[in-house]
Amino acid sequence: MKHPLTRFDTAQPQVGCSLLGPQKTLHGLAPLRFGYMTILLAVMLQWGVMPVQANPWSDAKIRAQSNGLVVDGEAIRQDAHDHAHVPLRSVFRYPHQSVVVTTGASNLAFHERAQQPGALGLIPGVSNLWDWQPQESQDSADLEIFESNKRLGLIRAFTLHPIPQRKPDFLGSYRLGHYPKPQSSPNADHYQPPPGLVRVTPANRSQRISDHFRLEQFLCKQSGGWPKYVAVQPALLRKLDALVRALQDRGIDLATLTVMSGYRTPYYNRAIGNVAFSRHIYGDAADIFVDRNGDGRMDDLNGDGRSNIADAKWLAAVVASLDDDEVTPGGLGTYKSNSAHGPFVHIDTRGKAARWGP
Ligand SMILES: [Ca+2]
Ligand SMILES: [Ca+2]
Repeated sequence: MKHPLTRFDTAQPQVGCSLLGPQKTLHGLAPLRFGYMTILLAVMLQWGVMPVQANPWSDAKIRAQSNGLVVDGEAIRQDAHDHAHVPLRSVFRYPHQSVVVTTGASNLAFHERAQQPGALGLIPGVSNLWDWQPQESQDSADLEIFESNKRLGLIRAFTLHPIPQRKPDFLGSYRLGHYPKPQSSPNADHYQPPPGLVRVTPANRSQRISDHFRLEQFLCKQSGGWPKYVAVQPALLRKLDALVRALQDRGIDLATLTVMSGYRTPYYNRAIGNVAFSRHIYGDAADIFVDRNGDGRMDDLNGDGRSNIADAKWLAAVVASLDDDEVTPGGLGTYKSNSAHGPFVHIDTRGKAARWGP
C-alpha cells in the first residue's frame, strides 16, 4: 500500500525526497534519525540509483531568482503593496520527521527563527539538499531563507497530528467523523484521508499558512471549542496564492480571497448533506469569492454594477487561465447566489480537470 504522505504525487515530480521514512512515525514506530541510512539513501539519490519522489506535504524545492523565490516551480514575489510581506511556503510534518529542502544551484542559506532551534544541516554526500528537524513540541516552526544576507522568504513547518487509529472519529475532543474507504480507481490516491491535521488554537489561528492565506480561513464551520484541527494540502495553497497573484495582475487590488468553505471534517460534511467524497474533507478544496469591500458578498468583478453569477464566471475564467505547469489541475465550479450565500467559485486540486456550474 502506498503511504498516504506520498499519494498526492505532483504531475511533474520535483527533486526533493523524503528520506526519513514518514511511515515509521505514522504507525508509532521509532522514527529513523539522521544517520547512516540517511547518508546511504542520499548517496543513492545522488547517483540516481533510486527513483526520486517528492513528499508533497513535507518537502520543498526552492531556488532564488532575480525578483524573488521559486518554490516547487512557482514564482513567489514580494507583494508590491505590502513591503513587510515575507514570501511564505508551508510544509507539514509529523513530530520527529525531517523537512527536506532542495535548493538546486541556488546559493541559499537558512536560519531557524527560534529560541531553541532544532537540527539543520546539509545532507552529507548530496549538494544542495538540506535536512531540517524543528523542535517537536511546537505547533509550527519557521526557517528563514537568505541569499547574501538578504531575507527572501520563510518556510513554515506545521506539525501534523495523525488521525487516531483506535478512535478515528475524534482528535482529542474535536469531532472528525469517518473518512469513506477509497474506492479502487486510477484516482484512488486522491481519496486517502489526509496524513494528519494541524492543531489550531486562539494563539495561532491568524498565523499565515501561505503567501496570502491564514490558518483560520480554512477551519471547518462546525461548532465546538478549541483546539480545532484543519488539513490543507500544499497544492491547494499554491493554487490559491497563484490565483491572488493573477487577480493582482488584472488590477484587482486584494490581499486574500474569502474562503466560504475550506476544510470540512467528514462529520460536518455528512451533517450538511454533502456527497461523501467531497474534496473538502481531503483538504484540497475551497469555495471562494473576492470581497474587497467587506460586505460578505462577491464583488462586482466584471464592472456591470451587479454581484451575480457573471462575477463567479469572471473569477472562474481567471482560475482557468492559471498556468498548468504551476498549479495542480482540479475541479472548477461556479455557483449562483441563493438565500444562504452569494455567488462563489469552487476550486480543488484533485489531479484532473472537472468543470461544472451555470
Ligand atoms: Ca463584496
Ligand atoms: Ca458584476
